[in-house]
Amino acid sequence: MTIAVEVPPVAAQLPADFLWGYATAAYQVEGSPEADGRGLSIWDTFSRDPRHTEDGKSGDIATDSYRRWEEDIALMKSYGVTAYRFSLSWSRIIPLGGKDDPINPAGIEFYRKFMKALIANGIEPMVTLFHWDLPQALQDKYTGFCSRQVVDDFVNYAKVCFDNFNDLVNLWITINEPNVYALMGHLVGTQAPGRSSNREISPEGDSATEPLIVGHNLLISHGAIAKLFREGGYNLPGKKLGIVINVNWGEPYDDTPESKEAAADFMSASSDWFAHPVYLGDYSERTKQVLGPNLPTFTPEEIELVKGSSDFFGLNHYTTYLIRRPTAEVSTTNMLGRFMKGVEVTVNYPDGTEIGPKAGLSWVRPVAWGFKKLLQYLYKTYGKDIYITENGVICPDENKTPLPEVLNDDYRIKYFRDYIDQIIALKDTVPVKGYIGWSFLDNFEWQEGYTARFGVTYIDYENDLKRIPKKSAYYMTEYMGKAIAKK
Ligand code: PNW
Repeated sequence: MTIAVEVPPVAAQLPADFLWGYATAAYQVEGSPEADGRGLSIWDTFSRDPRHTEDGKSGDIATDSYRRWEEDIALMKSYGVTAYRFSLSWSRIIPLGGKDDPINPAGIEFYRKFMKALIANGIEPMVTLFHWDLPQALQDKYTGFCSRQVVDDFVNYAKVCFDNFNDLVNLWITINEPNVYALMGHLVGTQAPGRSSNREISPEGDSATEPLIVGHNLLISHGAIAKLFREGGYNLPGKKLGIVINVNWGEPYDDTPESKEAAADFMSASSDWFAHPVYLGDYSERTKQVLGPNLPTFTPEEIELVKGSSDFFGLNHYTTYLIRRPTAEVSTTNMLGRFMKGVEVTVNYPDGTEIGPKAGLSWVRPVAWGFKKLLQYLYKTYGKDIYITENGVICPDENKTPLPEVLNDDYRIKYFRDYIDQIIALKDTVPVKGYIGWSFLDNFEWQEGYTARFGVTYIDYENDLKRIPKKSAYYMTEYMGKAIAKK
C-alpha cells in the first residue's frame, strides 16, 4: 500500500551535499541481546525490571533490527535518504567493555556488513559510539561514568571502532546527549543506570553530585577520543568527529529583565554546560553559577583537551519552553527544578495561551520559531557548522490510534515541514549541513517502552513487527527530494 501525498512546489534550495535521513540507536532497535557473544548493557538490566518502563517491556526484541537489517536498509533506500544515523552497541564489540577485555569479532563483523550494505545503497553511515547503553560490567566494576576510570575504557572502545570501521565511516559522533544521560540516569533516575537520591526509586545515587561528575567524565572522554582520532591517523580528508548535544530553546516568559536572565541561565545549564567546554573552553561563568559548587573543576590540561574537540555542532532539538524566575519554592521532589537554580519552565504565556499545540508526549510542543532562534544563537555563540542529528514529534493520541488511521500523521508532516523551513530560511546565514529526523522506525522509547511512537515507519508489534511507512515517510521523500539540489 502506498499513501498518496500532495507536496506543494518547492525550489531546490538546499545544496546537493546536504545530508538527509533518519536516526535510531542500538538499544532502541536491535534486540537480540544475547546473540553472537554480546554482553549485557545497563539498559538490558534496567529495562528488564518492569517497573522501569511504561508498558513493563524491555528492549529484548525492540524492532528486531539486528536480524532484519537487510529489510531496514531496503526500506530506507526506498525513502531516498542519503544518510542513516545509528549507534554501535559497545557490549557487542567488547562484551565486558574494558580495555583489557576481549574483543568480540562477531560484533565487528555485523557492523561491517551493515555499513557496507548502507554504502552500497547510497546511504552514508553516521555512527554514534555511545548512545547510553554502557556495558553492565563497567557499571558493576566502578559505577560507570561516575568514575574517571571510564575514560581509558571508552578511549579503547573508540580505538577498536576506528581501527575496524574508519574506512567505512566519514561522520563519527562520540556521545549522544551527555546532558540527558547525566540527568535522567543520575538525577531523576528514570533512565539507566537509574541512580538518584530519591530512595523510592533507587537504593543508590546522589543527585546533588553524580550528574555533574558524570557530565565531567563524559566531556573528558570526548576530548580524549577526539585527540586519539586526530593524532592516531584516523582524521583523513573528508572525515569528521563531533559530539551531539540536546538543546531546547529557552524563550523569556515575558519582557522583564528577570525573565531574560532566567532564560540565559536555562541555556547555560542545558546546552552551554557541554557546548562551552567543547567549543570555547571550560565551563562558562554562568554555568558555574547556575550549577553551583558541586560542578567539578577542569585542570588547565583538561581544558585544552576538551576545547576544540568537535568538528561540528551535532544538534538534537525537539521543542521550546518559556522561562522565568521561580514563582514558588521549588519542591524537594522536583529534581530538575532544583538542579537548575533560578529557572522555572512553563508552556503558558502570562495571558494563559500556550506556546504550541500539545503533542503525543508531554515534553514536546512544536514551536518552529524557537528552532530558528536557537540556530541563530548556536551559530553566533559557537561559530560551527551544524548537523541536525535528531528532530521529531509524536502526533496527539498516536499511541492509541489503530491501523490504518494511525498512518495519517499529518501532525508530524507539519512539524517536519515547519522545522525544515527554518533551515531553508536561514540557509545564507547559518550553515546547517544536514537534517536527520527522529526516527526511522517506531521503537523502544526508553522509559516509555513501546508506547511512544516517534517513527516515520509504523511498527506493527502485534503482527510480526511489520514495517509500514506512515504518510510522513512518503511526504518527506517527495519534499526533501525536491528541496535538495540534484548532484
Ligand atoms: C532523545 N528532553 O532523547 C534521544 O537521543 C533518543 O534516543 C530518544 O528516543 C529521542 O530523543 C526521543 O525521546 C531526549 O526532555 C530525551 O528535552 C529528552 C529530551 C530530549 C531528547
